Amino acid sequence: MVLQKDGKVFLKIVYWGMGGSGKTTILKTLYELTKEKKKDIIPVGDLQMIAKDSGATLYFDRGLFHSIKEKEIYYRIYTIAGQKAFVPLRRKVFDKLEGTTDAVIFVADSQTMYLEDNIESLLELKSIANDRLIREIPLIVMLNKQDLKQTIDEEDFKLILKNEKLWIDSNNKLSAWNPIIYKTCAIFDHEKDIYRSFHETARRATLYQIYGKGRAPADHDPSILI
Ligand SMILES: Nc1nc2c(ncn2[C@@H]2O[C@H](COP(=O)(O)OP(=O)(O)OP(=O)(O)O)[C@@H](O)[C@H]2O)c(=O)[nH]1
Ligand SMILES: [Mg+2]
Repeated sequence: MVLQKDGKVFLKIVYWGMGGSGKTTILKTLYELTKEKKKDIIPVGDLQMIAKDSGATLYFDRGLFHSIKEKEIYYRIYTIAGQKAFVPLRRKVFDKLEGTTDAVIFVADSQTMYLEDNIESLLELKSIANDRLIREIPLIVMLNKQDLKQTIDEEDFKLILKNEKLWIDSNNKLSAWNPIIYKTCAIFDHEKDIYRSFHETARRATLYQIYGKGRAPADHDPSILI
């Protein structure tokens, strides 16, 4: 549900994924990349982080960003706490804090040894989202930590999505909204596709709201520029 206040539209975007996959690092890098005002969004104020001494997120991180081209649009960006014990907190961040979620970026730790943990996190997301992923809530995937050795690639993850029915058949019009799978690195100095993956998610969130009234727009070409 999009939050509207004083002619402003607030879209809520959530970075979801297993503990340690890089969500907090991604948000910090996104902040650094956008604060110089050379991108289509700029941060409003500082990031808010609630973390343990270890750096693991304890509740959530949050940042507010403003679209430079679409002046009325703001993005409230959250990362969830991925450690296993925090299920109730994640549910709350997804469903309750400042409205429900308008788009999700699933952040996988690409190292092959974490495959099962990534799948577990995806299943939890699927259950909390109640079959709304892709059809009502745009889904984008980041295979993060691609700078490390022994990582999974797009085809591996596409199979997982297909197994979990998070991939729409190519003869269905809505298949144009299937998740894009980005291979990313979140570390600022070696950053790869951090802004690009966010931008695509924000674009889809806006299209779902403007043309689809909260659903994947069936009659619009997803490559439409906004
Ligand atoms: N090599 C490498 N390390 C990364 C990358 N992204 C994050 N890290 C490291 O992975 C560790 C965990 O990163 P976080 O950003 O705290 O992970 P998180 O997903 O927020 O974890 P939770 O808050 O527990 O859910 C940190 O030491 C990061 O520096 C990456 O792309 N490559
Ligand atoms: Mg975190």
